[in-house]
Amino acid sequence: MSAQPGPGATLSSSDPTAAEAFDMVIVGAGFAGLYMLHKARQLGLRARVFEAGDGVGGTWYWNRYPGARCDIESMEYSYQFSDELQQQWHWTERFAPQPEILKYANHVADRFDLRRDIRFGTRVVAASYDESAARWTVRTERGEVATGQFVIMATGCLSSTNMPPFQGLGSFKGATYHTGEWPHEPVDFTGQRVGVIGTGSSAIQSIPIIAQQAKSLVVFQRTANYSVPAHNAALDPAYETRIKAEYAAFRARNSLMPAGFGSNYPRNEVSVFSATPEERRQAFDARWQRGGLGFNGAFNDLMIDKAANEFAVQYVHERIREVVKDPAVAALLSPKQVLGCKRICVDTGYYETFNQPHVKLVDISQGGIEAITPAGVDAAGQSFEFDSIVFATGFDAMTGTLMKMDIRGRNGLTLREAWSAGPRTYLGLNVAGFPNLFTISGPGSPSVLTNMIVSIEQHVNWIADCVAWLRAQGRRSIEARPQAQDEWVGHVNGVANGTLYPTCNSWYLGANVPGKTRVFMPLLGFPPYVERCNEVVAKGYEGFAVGA
Ligand code: N01
Repeated sequence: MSAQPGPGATLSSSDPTAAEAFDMVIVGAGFAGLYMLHKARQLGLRARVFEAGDGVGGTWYWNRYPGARCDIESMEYSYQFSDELQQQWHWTERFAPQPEILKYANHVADRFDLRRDIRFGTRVVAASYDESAARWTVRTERGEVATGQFVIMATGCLSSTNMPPFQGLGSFKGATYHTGEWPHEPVDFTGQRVGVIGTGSSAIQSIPIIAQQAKSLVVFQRTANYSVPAHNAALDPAYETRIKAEYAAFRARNSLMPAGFGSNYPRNEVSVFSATPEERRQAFDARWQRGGLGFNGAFNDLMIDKAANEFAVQYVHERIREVVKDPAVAALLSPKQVLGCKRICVDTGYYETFNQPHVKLVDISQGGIEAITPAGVDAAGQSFEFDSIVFATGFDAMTGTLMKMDIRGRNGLTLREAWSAGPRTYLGLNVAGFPNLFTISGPGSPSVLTNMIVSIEQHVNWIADCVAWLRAQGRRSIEARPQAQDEWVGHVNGVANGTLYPTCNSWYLGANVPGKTRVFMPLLGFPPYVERCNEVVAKGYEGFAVGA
């Protein structure tokens, strides 16, 4: 394999717009981009990573809001490709906080000497395919140009923040923050009047901490969300030792779980209807006391039958009423939608926060935010004055970052055109008309419905094997066949439609971004997905057209 600049390469460093040639250009230096670079090097490929941020870590680089923490347990939310790495790294808490995950990403970058092939502070704005050369040309905001036989979009699923076009946005005289683009220097709300817009995971993690600092806090809630206590704690050393003694087997068991994690607390394969009221209570209590995302695995039909789900809904409503002293506030905090159709949140002291006299919940489910004003926020027929406003309004998930780039495949087809009616991929890995361009954890793959690092590693391994195969066969391109892609999109929707997931306005559907096409983007079920990916390979890359 080529380890030298290919045709069109220039050795001149004086002209930043002259194209530099690579085998593989990788966009993003989060967990996907870092591992892709490592694998590319193992294949002997000349690879370049472009990263918009000034450091590695992707979502964990940007999301530095107070309380940011992973909701997958730390012994599971880490790479498994290097046993030395997983043995030597020590997590301090059951659920790792953002600074520790960022430290881990930096450790990986140093340990595998990855930085020398990463251009930081460099946002990719365009990528276009030249069919005659079977190569991509990638352009950055700074005017740099790189070519590559392969382009890997390691751009993350939650990397484009969603800032709704509120009337008067920009007129506010105080400080504004978005949870997904938090400043690097500490933000201190001590003595301030703070408003938080949004009640998703980011808000639910940050609100208890902001409330500790602020003089007053107003939370604007459009939709109440389900949150399960984290019961976070220092990582139990005995548990760590036990896992490390059989890490590979633990990872293997997790890979057979529907979401690629949680083999220690698998779904209870019993229908809620077959349980007595006492058994139901015990099952929900056990999950609630354990804490974390495993809650909706208390029974096997919670996500497929609305009447079954209602038992879980009522259970959580009861827990909220137990904690929140004002019955009217408890009622407002009690979600109405199916439990789990929006991603469940995991919190530390969220509901308790609303018992504090300086914290106020404002229901904006009817009129929304009326305006951002120079003094604060107009909503629910009132004017609120703030020193700071925190926008916890989420992301243009899964497609936002890809759609912002000008990506042009064969015959100038743009990704925006190809996805005008919603994202269409084959296996979430490739798009018909865009040869040799791979998406890591793209729409149509299990991605956000799994432990992301597990999905990332599976995708990177698949892509690396595919590239090695193409080169070994002397083939220069690979591209999804339209029919295979159509069938795949139908499959992804069919699986989702057999569940309750598409029943509410979630970001899985793109429903949180005004004007975005509503399509259920991730695929449910990690193990059958992996099986299908392996089968495609075993059948000679079935569903792909391989160029000579
Ligand atoms: O974003 P969200 P997030 N007017 O989209 C509201 C991951 N994550 O950043 O529900 C008023 O969930 C919106 O209201 P509604 C995790 O996968 C993980 O919190 O659309 N409000 C909602 O309340 C998570 O699911 C971790 O009615 C508006 C909120 O803003 C994903 O990231 C931690 C509005 C956005 O909630 C996204 O979470 C954090 C408007 N115009 C995040 N527009 C962990 O690992 C939106 N909202 C623990």
